[in-house]
Amino acid sequence: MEYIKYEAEGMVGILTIDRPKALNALNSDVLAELDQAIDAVDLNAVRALIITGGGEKSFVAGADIGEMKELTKKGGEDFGKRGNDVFRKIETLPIPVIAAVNGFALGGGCELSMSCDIRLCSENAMFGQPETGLGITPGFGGTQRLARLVGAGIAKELIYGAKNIKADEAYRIGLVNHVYPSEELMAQAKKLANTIANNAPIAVRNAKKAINDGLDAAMDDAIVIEEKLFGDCFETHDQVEGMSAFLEKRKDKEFTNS
Ligand code: DAK
Repeated sequence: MEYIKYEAEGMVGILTIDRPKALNALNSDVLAELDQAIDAVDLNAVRALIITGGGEKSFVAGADIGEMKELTKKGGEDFGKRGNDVFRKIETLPIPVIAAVNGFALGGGCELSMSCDIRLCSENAMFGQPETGLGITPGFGGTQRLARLVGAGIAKELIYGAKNIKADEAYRIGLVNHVYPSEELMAQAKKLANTIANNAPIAVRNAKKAINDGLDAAMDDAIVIEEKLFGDCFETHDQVEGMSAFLEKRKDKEFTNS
C-alpha cells in the first residue's frame, strides 16, 4: 500500500496513515487503502488496534480539499458515503481501536479519531471541524459523533464557528482521554492497547458492542442488549479461567479468546 503502513506487535496492531505531503489528508486512494487495511487486520491474533498519523505534525489534516473542490452534489454524497462506510467499519470493528492523535486532527481527521473507541493525543494536537469555513458541513459523521461525545451545545459551537481547539481544551471537554508529550504518545498508546489485549477478548468485544449498541437504544432495550452480551461470556474458556484464577489467588491467567 502507498499510504497505509501496518504492523502487528504481539497482540496489538498499529496502523499508520502516511501521506506526508498533504499532512495525511484523506483522498479517495487513502480511504480505499484504509478500508482494505482494516479488512486485513487478523482478528484472531490482534486484540487491540492503534491508528495514528505518519510524521510528527499531523494525525490527519482532513479530507483532501483539492479533491473535494471539484465534486458535484452526487460526487459529494458518494465521497461522504465512502468515508462514512470506512469510519463505521472502524467504529464497529470487534476489537477496541485507539486513536493516537499526534498533531492535526481536523475535519475528516477529527471524525476518524471519533470513530475510534478511545482518543489519546500529544500536546501539539489540534482538533476541529473547520468545514463550515469551507462551505460544507462535516461529512464523515462529525455532526453526529462530536455531539454524542461532548454534548450538542459544545459540538454546535465548534462546528458553527469552525473553531479549532488545542489538546488541553480537547481534554477539558472530554474529547480525548489523555494528553501526553509527543515523544511519549505511542508508548502510552501501546501500553493501553496491551492492557486491553491482556484482558479476556470475548469480554472486551462484548463490552464494546454493549456500549456502542446500547448508546443507540432506549434504556429498556439497552439493558436487554447488555444482558445478552453478558450471558454470552459464560461457558467460555476465558470466563472459567478468569474466575478460577481469582478463586485460586493466581495472578497468571491464560485467556485464549475461546
Ligand atoms: N487537504 C489537502 N491538502 C492539505 C490538507 C487537506 N485537508 N491539509 C493540508 N494540506 C496540504 C497543504 O495544502 C500543503 O500542501 P503544499 O502546499 O505543500 O502542496 C501541505 O499539506 C502542508 O500544509 P500547510 O503548508 O498548510 O501546513 P501548515 O503547517 O502551515 O498548516 C494546517 C497546517 C493543518 C493548519 C493547514 O494545512 C490547514 O488548515 N489544512 C486544512 C485543514 C482543514 O480545513 N481540514 C478540514 C478539511 S474539510 C463530506 C465528506 C467529508 C468531509 C466533508 C464533507 N461529504 C462529501 C459529505 C470532510 C471535510 C474535511 O475534512
